[in-house]
Amino acid sequence: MTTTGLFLLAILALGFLITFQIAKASEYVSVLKGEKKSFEQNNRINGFLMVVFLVLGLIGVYLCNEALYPKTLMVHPSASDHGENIDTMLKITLLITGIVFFITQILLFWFAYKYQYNEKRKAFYYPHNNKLEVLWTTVPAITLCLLVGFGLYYWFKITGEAPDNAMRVEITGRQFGWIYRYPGKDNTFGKKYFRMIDEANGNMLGMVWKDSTMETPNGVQNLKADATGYDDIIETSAMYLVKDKPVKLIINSRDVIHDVGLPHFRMKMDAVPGTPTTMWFTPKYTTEEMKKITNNPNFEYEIACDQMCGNGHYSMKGVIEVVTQAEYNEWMAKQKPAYYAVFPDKDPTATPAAPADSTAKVTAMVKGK
Ligand SMILES: [Cu+2]
Repeated sequence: MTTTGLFLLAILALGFLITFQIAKASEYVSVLKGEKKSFEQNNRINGFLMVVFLVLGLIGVYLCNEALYPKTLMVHPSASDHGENIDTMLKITLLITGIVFFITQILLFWFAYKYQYNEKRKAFYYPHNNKLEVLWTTVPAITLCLLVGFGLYYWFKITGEAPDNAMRVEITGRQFGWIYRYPGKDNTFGKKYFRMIDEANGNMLGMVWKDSTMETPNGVQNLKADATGYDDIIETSAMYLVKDKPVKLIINSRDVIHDVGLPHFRMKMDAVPGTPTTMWFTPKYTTEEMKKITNNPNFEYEIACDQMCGNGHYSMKGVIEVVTQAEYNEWMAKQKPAYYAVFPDKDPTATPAAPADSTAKVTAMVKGK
């Protein structure tokens, strides 16, 4: 523990001791002075402390905001179009709840002080008012309906159909990392089957690359190889997206529930084993542009797993590179379909003399992870 920590602890302990001693002393005083007088005095002190608590509390709210706001993501603009909608909703919600918070809290503590017990004053009996009841029921109800309505409208937009020109990327969570898949030249994702997952031989998604027969609890199953998967690109180092081009993420999980959390885009969606989920958005700034916006030369778009998924959860960080279309094309041209890494003899660009060494295959496949 640091010296400051010890110091703070000492102050807290002292504060506790002092409060305890004062409470004890006031008990003796009340015995000496008589019950009634001490009750009146306690009443005044408590009323005064209510106002002190209100003022100190509001100062605390202000100081916390000053200290912590720069650390939030709200300082920089959202990096996606949908994220801007989310930001607007958050600001409207904070504004409305903030106004209500200040009015109710100030009244609460101020009234506790102002209307403290007074011998000369008698409470005004006011049991019921229909108009007031209707007012304080309908106003919050309408406000909440509006907020929820906006939320639903954006939710359906984000999870709905992506535009026709959207690119599609599949992202699969596993303990503990992310696997990205692009559909390749034919723009079609090849079939996969979880029983085909064979990490040691480079098939980390279970692509149905060859005819297979396997025993399952439901009997023998025959799988036919799916040629549309031969050109699929599988990556683990980073997901490449294009600025201003909508992207539809098809989200999967290989084991437990993960969550694709994209804080800079203000988006997130659960990755559920066996049930693909989707969301789409349009990146607004390239990674390079974000470095300037955030004034951080090391800026990276992060994929953070937003679901506690096991003991390596903290390390489940993925990276998104947002680039221009030209840079994307250049990157894509360098990618080799994952199929060729497992079946090098099928690779038309490979040198025929290269021996099919199984260790080399696996090393090539798991590069970067
Ligand atoms: Cu996870």
